Amino acid sequence: MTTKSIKRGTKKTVGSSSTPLNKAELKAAIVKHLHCSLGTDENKANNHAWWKATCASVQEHVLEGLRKTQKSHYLNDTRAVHYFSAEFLMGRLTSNNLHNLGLFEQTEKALNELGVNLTDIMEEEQDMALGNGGLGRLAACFIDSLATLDLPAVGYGLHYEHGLFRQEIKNGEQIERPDSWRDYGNPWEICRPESIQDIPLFGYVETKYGENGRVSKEWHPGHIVKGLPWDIPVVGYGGKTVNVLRLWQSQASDYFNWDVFNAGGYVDAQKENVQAETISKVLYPNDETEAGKELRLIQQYFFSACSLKDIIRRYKRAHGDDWSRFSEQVVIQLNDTHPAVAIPELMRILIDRAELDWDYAWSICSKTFAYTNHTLLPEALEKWPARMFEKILPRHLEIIYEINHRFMDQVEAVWPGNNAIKQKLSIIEEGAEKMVRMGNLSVIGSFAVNGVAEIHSALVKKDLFPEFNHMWPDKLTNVTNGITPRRWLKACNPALSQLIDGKIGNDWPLHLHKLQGLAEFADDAKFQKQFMKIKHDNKTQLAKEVFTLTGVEIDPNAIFDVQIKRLHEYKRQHLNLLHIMALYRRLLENPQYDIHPRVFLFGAKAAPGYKLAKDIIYAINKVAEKINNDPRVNHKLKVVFLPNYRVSLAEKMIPAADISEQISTAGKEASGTGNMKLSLNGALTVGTLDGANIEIAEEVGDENIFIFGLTVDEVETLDRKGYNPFDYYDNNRELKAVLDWLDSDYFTPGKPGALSSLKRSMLEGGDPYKVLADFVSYSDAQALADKAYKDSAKWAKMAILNTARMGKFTSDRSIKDYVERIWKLVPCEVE
Ligand code: CR6
Repeated sequence: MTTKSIKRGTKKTVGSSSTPLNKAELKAAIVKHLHCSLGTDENKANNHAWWKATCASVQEHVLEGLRKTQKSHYLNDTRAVHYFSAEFLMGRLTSNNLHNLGLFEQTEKALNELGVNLTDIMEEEQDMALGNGGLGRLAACFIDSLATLDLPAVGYGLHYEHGLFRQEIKNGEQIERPDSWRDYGNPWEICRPESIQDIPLFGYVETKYGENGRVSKEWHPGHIVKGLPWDIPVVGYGGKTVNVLRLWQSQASDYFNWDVFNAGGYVDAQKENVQAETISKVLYPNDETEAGKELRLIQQYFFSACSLKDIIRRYKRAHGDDWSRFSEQVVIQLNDTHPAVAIPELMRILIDRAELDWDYAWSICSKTFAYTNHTLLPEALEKWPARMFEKILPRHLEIIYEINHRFMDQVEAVWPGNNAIKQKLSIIEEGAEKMVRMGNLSVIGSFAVNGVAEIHSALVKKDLFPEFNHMWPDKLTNVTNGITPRRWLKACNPALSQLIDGKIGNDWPLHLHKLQGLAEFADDAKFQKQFMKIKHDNKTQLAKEVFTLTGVEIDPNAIFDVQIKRLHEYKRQHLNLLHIMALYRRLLENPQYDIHPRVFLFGAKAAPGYKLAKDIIYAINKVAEKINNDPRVNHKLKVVFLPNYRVSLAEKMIPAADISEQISTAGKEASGTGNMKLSLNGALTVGTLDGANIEIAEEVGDENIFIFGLTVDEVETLDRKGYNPFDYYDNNRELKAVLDWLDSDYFTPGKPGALSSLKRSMLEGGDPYKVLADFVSYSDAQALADKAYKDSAKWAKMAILNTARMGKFTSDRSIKDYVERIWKLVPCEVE
């Protein structure tokens, strides 16, 4: 694909955009919706009704933008990216939409005059938690940037009825409760029954011999399910381009239940309904682990197939049966391997339906897909039993065998007679049970493969796919992750945003490198004071929230030390915990022990089946209980585990953080994105040289970050040498004492051993994530952070420089990298 062949998309524009709503119009619209959409009035309406009426008023405006955008894209026949992702962790949409439309302040005033507080009513919105963590939130930031940069794009995913579970903490333990984000309807989504798709599943394949000698295949599916699209408008900053996130809901199709119904089997027919509707029922709650469940493969196929049909329908409207321009118009980004089954699905459509020959079909297909890898952890690399694949998608398995067969010929040409390499690169893993490797399929079927931070991409080339990299040296590349500064600074930290506006102007949300302009005030005592006053106010605000949620009182004058992310051993929340216990012990041994008071705040969900992760949550809560209630600590230490960590809670915690914990074992965190959000809001990172931390350190400078621990190379060396955690346990008095403490009943009165599983994992278990090896270095880095905080001018300067130097990490930059390195898109302005 050359840039030349891409049609420029800036020629034709549609109409003029509707004038932004003014305060009076907003007031009128809100009241109208209270009356006419919600059937209530100003005197009766509760916060929920006010919130819905506000959304409905704004949505009118959004939909106008959507219509114009779609018309522009259609008229200009634009090339578009289609971001296929099983997860979109959108969070709340109201504040973001208002900010992106430039309507936030107007709306706030309009509501004020109606006697309503915008901040309060926005609390009515349930998070749209259709994702597990970083990967899903990245997708949400990316579609924000795509719209902001006026790029033609569609997000495609699943309309889960239940998003990630709601976490409750009972007696220190995580309890999972169903999430019901749409219980009372979602004012931002639009149902599109006119674009329903039929999706086949199961059944068998028939080989057909045509008169002309052509052998063809016909898939006779056993079931058809319907895919019903829900559109969520994605408003770019500035409000011009409004793209769409299209999420598919599964429904029973008439295809298989009418007969039963007519025969009087009403109840049985409903059973089939239930089965079909299960597909989009619930998000799998595993982050970084593949589930291997039949339903998950069906989910993946369901949304990939719906989305492809949708794309092809749109393409055909412009190009009829001429497939020659397909890969010029359509690029599909696979967000991890979850939608990789789209590759054989497109082949199936091209060969079985459009009757193209294999080579032509493959030439189209392999210019259409690009794949992002998000992890090196082996447990996350998806594999499906071939037998399961065959049962659900018999024709696709045949196609995969064919892709593989032809690919093996290529391998043979590069490494003649080398069976070991063939085995390694094959899409099919031979063994007791034949497996389909989705990673290999994704690399083979894509024209570009990227990792998500420099170090991660380097490791993808060196350790994960070295042979593929040898075969196609230009295929593997890097695009470092990013975050949208609209949500993660402008909307979540209004006071800081205003301070920044006053100093450097207000276009930084679009040009984040302009934050650099703050650096010249880093030494300015007045600016330092203003900056730290805002931090303090944000901490006061969070302290109130913490009290409401947990009953624990925390002091905004303490250091707020924050670790917020999924609970995973590789992220090492237990390293943080061991250090907290060490501090506690030091305080008990020496009440004069000189540390600045510190509050350790955690937010983390554990996958429901991940026992040790749940044990770590329990341990954090038990240690917290003890420390928070021990008068000898003299308020120097508090530990808080905030339940149900989610996007909307992150938006409250991040602006209030002083320290950002990014302490994964080097080589394990592909990128991280929370690290960027925290630093952008003026928190200093205590972190390892892992993922994007490395690039953050490069940007902020070594003197403005607390780096500790083994490097990737040192981890490798240690592994080669043979790592023995007992070497550290036996030789460090403090570490030993802290670990042994876990065996006692000190934190769990009457229940000795309740925390022992943690200790076991770090000793007999071999400490796979090298917690013990990094403990001393971590503790030293924390001591340095403590010392730095005591010098308030120094700390303020460091915090300001963190904010000032985060320009690189805007997701706009990531998207521009994708456009330049992979997608070759042209913006299409919507007037
Ligand atoms: N868990 C990585 O672990 C990265 C995001 C987004 C992750 C994390 O470091 O920032 O993706 N990987 O690229 C997967 O989900 C497989 C994540 O969120």
